[in-house]
Amino acid sequence: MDYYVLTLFPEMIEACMKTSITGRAINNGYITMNAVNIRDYAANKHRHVDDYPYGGGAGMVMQAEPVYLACEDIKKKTKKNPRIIYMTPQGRVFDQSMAKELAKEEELVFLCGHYEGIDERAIELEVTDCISIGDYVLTGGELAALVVMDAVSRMVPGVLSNEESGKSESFENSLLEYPQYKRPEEFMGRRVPEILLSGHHANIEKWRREQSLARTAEMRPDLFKKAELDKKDIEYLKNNIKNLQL
Ligand code: 6GU
Repeated sequence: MDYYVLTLFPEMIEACMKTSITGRAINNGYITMNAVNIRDYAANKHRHVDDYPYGGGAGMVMQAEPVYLACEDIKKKTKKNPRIIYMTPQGRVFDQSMAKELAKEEELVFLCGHYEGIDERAIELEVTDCISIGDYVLTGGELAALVVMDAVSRMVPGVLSNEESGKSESFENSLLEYPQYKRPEEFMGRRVPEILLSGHHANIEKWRREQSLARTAEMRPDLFKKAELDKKDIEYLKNNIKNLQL
């Protein structure tokens, strides 16, 4: 996976991506990271990239030209016509299924806006996808692009080791993950649930499934709309969770 990020703060993108698992993936050649400063495409000598909006109103708007020129330049460097993703609270809300889809691409370009947004004409000319990471407003698209790249990277084959890529993680089949325990057997007076020490694999599987169902019911009942539940799941929920609408 080759990432390109158009931003006014390339050092922010680089510092984050070089850290931890994404950093290891870069060093091992599974992903590449190219952070491009939009300011390098400003025509004026002060390298300004923002201006007051036509029609008045609060804040500044990023000009079309430097954004357009930066996108055109990146398209010359990429192998194919890559998806150019504008990070904006007006975009489609990012989720795990989108992370899996985007991980199939060879190259992704992220466009990060600042101020009150980007001149609409640059967006019309260059952008293929708009993504939001949730219903709140950030000061810029950088943190959002980092969130998306992190989630996409761990879906790229080779990025996670076998131990890291557990199949039963949250959002697999739209349920939250069950609780995990490691040594010691007792910590601050709290024991590991006895069933996990029993060695009885079928019972352990059943307990974990029920924990997933109970957690999802408590924290994210909206996820049940997408989850695949079997008869036993529904029976468990009926008997154990009050007032649950499925
Ligand atoms: Cl993608 N950008 C900004 N600025 N704020 C956001 C967002 C993106 N997603 C949620 N809030």
